[in-house]
Amino acid sequence: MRRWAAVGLVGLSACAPEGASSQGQDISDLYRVFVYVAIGVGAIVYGLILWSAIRYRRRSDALPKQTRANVPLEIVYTALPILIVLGLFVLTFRVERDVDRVASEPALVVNVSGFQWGWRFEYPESGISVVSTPSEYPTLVVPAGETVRINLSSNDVIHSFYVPDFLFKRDTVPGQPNRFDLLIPEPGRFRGACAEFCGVDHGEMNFWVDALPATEFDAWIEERAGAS
Ligand SMILES: [Cu+2]
Repeated sequence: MRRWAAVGLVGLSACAPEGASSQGQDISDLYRVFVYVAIGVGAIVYGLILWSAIRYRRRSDALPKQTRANVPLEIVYTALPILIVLGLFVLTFRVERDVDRVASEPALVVNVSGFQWGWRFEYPESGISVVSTPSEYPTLVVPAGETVRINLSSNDVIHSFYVPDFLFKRDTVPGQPNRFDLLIPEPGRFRGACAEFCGVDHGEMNFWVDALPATEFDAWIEERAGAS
């Protein structure tokens, strides 16, 4: 029985998407805790409903024993949900604090700006600039396994930098620069999009994130810096 319960839990947790960045991993771990707690609460609630429906079903016309308040029980079922919510709140607060934490010395800084309707990725240290073109989605190239600072800005309307695999999005707000750190442990290519409806060609605001091994990233920087 216990083994089947474990198999069920593992199966359900497989439904939780894995974050491809270390920040996204924190989010998916948190999500998993919520799923487990929800399963526990659901099992207790549905179990009690079923049990009382069967155990206390009508079997004769006689009235069952009439009772009044059960104070200890009421205290338990009031305190328990409050404790669960408080626990989830504290956990969420800590994870969000970690996800929003920025390193004092990131390995790379990229200034990302959203505009109607595309993205501009600027690498201030090497002078590289990657911009959307009407025929091609731009690629944000970063080193895998290193902390990358993303500075977000917009000069027109609100856009939102969203990479589903990172389980993370953040708005680019005119006049309100935003920033976050990104650490992608393994090399990979990830699809990104604008997640804030920003006008007629909002749907064209796609981009790619390429996390390259350090040597390939250095080669890319050298090649692009040499070309511009
Ligand atoms: Cu947009």
